[in-house]
Amino acid sequence: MYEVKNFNAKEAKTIIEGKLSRFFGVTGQEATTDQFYKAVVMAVRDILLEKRNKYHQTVKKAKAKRVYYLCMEFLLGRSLKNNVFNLGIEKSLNEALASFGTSLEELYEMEPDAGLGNGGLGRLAACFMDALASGDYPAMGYSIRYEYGLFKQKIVDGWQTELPDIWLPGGEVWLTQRADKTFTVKFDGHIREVWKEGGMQVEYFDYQEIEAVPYDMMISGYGSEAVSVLRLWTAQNKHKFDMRSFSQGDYMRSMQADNEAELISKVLYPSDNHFEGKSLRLKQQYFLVSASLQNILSEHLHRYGTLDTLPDMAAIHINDTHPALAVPELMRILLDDNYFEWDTAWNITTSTLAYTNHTVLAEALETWAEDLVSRRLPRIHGILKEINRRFCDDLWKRFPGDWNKISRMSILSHNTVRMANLSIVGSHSVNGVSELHSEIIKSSIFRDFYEYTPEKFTNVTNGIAHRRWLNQSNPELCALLNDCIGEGYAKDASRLAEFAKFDRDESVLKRIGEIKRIKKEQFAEYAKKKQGIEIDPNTVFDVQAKRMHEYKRQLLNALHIISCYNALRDDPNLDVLPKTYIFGAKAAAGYDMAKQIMKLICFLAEDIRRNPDPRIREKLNVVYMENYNVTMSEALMPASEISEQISLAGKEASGTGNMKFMINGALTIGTLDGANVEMAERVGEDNIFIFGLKADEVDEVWRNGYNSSSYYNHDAELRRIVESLIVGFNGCSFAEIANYLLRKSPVADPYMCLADYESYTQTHHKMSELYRNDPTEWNRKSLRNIAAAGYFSADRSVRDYAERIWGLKRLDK
Ligand code: 26Q
Repeated sequence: MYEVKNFNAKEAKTIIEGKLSRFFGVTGQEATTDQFYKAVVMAVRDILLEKRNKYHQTVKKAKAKRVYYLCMEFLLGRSLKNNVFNLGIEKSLNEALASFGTSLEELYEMEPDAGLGNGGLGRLAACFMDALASGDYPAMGYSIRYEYGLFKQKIVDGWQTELPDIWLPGGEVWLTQRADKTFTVKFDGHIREVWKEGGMQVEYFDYQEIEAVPYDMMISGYGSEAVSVLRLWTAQNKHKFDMRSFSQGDYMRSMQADNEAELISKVLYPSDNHFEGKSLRLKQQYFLVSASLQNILSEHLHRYGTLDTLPDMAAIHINDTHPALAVPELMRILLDDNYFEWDTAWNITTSTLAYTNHTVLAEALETWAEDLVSRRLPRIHGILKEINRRFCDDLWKRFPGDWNKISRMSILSHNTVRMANLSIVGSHSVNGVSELHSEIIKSSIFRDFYEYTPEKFTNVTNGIAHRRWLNQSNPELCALLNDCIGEGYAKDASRLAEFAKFDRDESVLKRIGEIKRIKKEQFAEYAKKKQGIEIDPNTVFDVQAKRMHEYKRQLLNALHIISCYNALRDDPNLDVLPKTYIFGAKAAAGYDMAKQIMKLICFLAEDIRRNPDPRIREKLNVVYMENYNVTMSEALMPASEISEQISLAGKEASGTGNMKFMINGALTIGTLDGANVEMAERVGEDNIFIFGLKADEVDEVWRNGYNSSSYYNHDAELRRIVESLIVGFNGCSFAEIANYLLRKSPVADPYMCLADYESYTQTHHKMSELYRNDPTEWNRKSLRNIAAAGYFSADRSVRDYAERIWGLKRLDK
C-alpha cells in the first residue's frame, strides 16, 4: 500500500505556507479561507501526482491491461474530503490548519460540487473511478469539461427555474491542463473515394477542425497504490483568432467561429432517461469519443508499436449508448489512419469495446436522424452504413427471409441510427445494472440480440463508493462499527456482514438509534441554514431523493401524504406517528409533468405549514429541499429513517440511492424493482418493506388494459385524495394531476400510481406501527440493513467488470 511520506503536521504547514506565498502572495496569517482551500488542494494535488507517477511506472513495467471508461457524465460532487480520506492525511492536515486557526471541515465548505452529471448514471461513473483506484486497477475515465454542470435549481412559487451552475472558479484547482495531449476532432465537410496505390481510399475534405484540450483530475484509491485519472476535454477553435480574417476586418466572423467551437463543451444536457436529438448533443458525443479514442490509440501505438494488440491491453467501456460512436470511430482510426483491413479492424473493435445499458424506457433510447449524422459526421456515416450492410448480410444468412427480425435488429432504419443496436453489435459484452434489469433487457428490448448472441449478455449489479457514503458521510456510525467489527470494512465492505452478530446486543441497538438522532439533528440544522426551514428531529424522516420523473412516482408518495393530511384535518387529535416527508429532486428543464408534480408537493407542503392547527403541523411536515446535489445527499442519507424506492416495477434499471440509504441504516419501502430485489434477497424480507405489483404483473395489467377508475371506484380513500387534488392546496387546484391519474385517453397514467396505492399505504401503516411499538426491533432491522449493504459496494461492482468483462488483473504488489 502506498503511504504518503514525510507528511506530518509540520511538513504540511510548510507546504501550505509555500503555496499561499507563491500563488497568492499572502502569509498564513493573512490568507482567506478560500485561499487556504486552494493551497490545500494544491498540496493534495502534488501528493496525488507523485502517487500517480509511481503507479504509472508500475503499470508500465507490468505491461498491464488498462480500462478506459467513456461517459458523458461524471457526477463527482466534492473531491477534497474524499482524497484526504483515501490518502490518509487527515490528521496531519488538520493539525497544520489548526495552527492557522482553520480546519478541514471549514475548507470542505469552500469547494463547489462538480455537477458534471444528471443523476444515477453520472454518479455511478464517479463511484467507479474511486473503486477502480482502490482495487488497484489501471483506469482512466473520459468525459467533457462542461463549463456549466447541471443547472442550479431555484424553486419560485413551487415552480422550478434553472440557473447556470458556475463551478469552475473553485473547481478548477483540481484540474491540470495537458496541452501536450491535444487532439483534433473533425466535423462537417464531404467525402470522396479515390483510387490510390494501395487501393481505394477515402478522402475527407472541407471539414471543420475543433481542438480537444484535456484537463486531468486525479482520484486516489484507498489503501492502494493506484490513482484514477479522469480526463475532461475542452473544445476550442483550432484556428483561433484567425489573423487573416482579422486583418480583413472580419473580426466578428473569427469570434463567431471561436464561440461555435467552444459551445461544444459549454453545458451539460440536463435531461435524464429521456432522449433529445439535438445537433449540439451529437457533436458533444462525437467530440468525447473521437478525442478519447485518438488519445487511447496513439498511446497504445507509442507503447507497443502496433494496434493489433489493442484488445489485450485496453478495455474501452461505452457507458450507455451516449458514447456509442466509439464503434465507428475506432473503425475509422484503424481503417483510414492505420490502413487495417475491414475484418481485422472489426475484430479489434468488437474485442475491445463493451457496453452497459442503463434504462428500458422507450423514450430514453437514442435514435439519431441519419441525415444529421451524415451532415455532421460524413465519414462516420459511411462506416455505419458498411457496418450495417455486413451485419444485415449475416442476419440474412442466419434468419433467411425473416424480414421483420432483420428490420428490428438493423442499426440503420427509417432514416435513423439506433445507438443501442450499434452498441450491441460493436461490443463483445452487453450488461444490465441489476439482476432484474439484465433479465428484462434479454426478454424485451434486446430479445432479438439475446437470441442471436446470448454469450454477449451478462449482469453487473451497480454499487456505491461506500467510503464516501458511509465512512466520510457518517463518522458517527463508523465509530460504532469500528467498536464492534474493527475498521476493515473500509477496505473490504463484505466485512460489514460481521455487524449482524450484534443484532441482539441492546446497547448496540440503542446506539444505532442515538446516532440516527444525531444525524437528524445535523440535517435539521443544515436545512435551517440552507433554506431557513424548520424540521423537528423528533419526527420520523421519510425521504425520497432522486431525479423527478413520472416512473419514479414521487406522485404516489404525494398521494399518500395527502391522505394523511386529510385524516388529520378530519381529526387533529388523531394519534399518529409524527413524520417529516423530505423530497429532493431536480426535473429536466423541459419536463412539464415533472414540474407539475414538484409544484404539487411544494404547495401541499406550504398548505400544511400554513394550517392554523398546531396539532396537525406537529404530526405532519413536508419539506422540499432546493437544489438537491451530491453534497446535500451526503448530509441527507445518514439522517434518513425511511427510504422511498417506489418506482413502477420493471422501470428503474437499478437505483443506487437505495444502496446509500441502506448502508446508513434507513429501512426501505419499495417495489420489487431494480436493485431493490437484490437488497431484499440479502437483507431478508423481514427487514425491508416491499409492496406493489411485480414486474411481470405490471406487464400483465398493462396488457389487459390498465383501468385506473376501477381502483378509484373501489377505494373511498383514493376518491377523497382525488377530490383534494381538485380542490387544491394553498389556493391552487391540481385538477390536471387528478385527470392524469384517472384518464383513459389519449393515454392512461403509464406508471399506474393507483394500481399500487392500496398496498403502498398499508405498508406505510405497518412501518409506522413498528416504529411506534417496537423501536428496538426497528433499530435491529436498521442494523441488519447496514450489515447486508456490503455487497453493494462499487468495489465489488468493478471487480465483477474487471474479471468478467474487461479481463483486467489487479496490480497490488
Ligand atoms: C441522452 C440523449 C440526449 C440527452 C440526454 C441523454 C441522457 C442523459 C442522461 C439519457 C440518460 C441519462 C441518464 C440516465 C441514468 O441516470 N440512468 C440511471 O442509471 C443508474 C446507474 O446505472 C441506474 O441506477 C438508474 O436506475 C438509471 O435510471
